[in-house]
Amino acid sequence: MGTKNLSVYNPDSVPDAGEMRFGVVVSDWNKEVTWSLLDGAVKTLKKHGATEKNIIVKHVPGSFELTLGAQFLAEYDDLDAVICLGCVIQGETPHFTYICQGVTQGITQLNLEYNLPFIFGVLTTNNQQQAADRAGGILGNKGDEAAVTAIKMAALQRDIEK
Ligand code: DLZ
Repeated sequence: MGTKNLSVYNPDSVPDAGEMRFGVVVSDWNKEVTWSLLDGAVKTLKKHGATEKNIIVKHVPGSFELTLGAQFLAEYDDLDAVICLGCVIQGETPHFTYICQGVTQGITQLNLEYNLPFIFGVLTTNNQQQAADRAGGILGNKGDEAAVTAIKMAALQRDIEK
């Protein structure tokens, strides 16, 4: 089985996001990749009804800072979900592993502590090409996938809380 295209999904399975408010925190490290993720996420949120004023975008320096940036958004705004976008590319040192562990555990912790969806839109790749392939390239855009996940999780919470 081939690698899944991140932008292929059934649009009918995605709830209407017209009444939802989203935070998007994006890492500027590897920005040629992460800004494409941002573009994909914002376009997909809008495609499903989210309005410009209900999409709050904030930038952080690197993926390690995504956790705190996402927490700031959750603390200072009333959001239905926070999408975290980043790209960590394997280098010559173990730095990759530590950043990936930090951001993965950080975002997991936020989900549970805030009882709010924090979406993991972070590419963790062996090289630049794998990242480009998943940021609007031949394997679609992880930003699209993250946006769809955010809408679905926000809708799930609304549905259960009623
Ligand atoms: C330092 C660093 C390195 C080497 N590589 C990446 C990377 O591939 N992707 C990424 O998002 N950030 C990287 N960083 C920066 C760290 O995330 C963080 O910003 C710094 O360690 C400062 O805390």
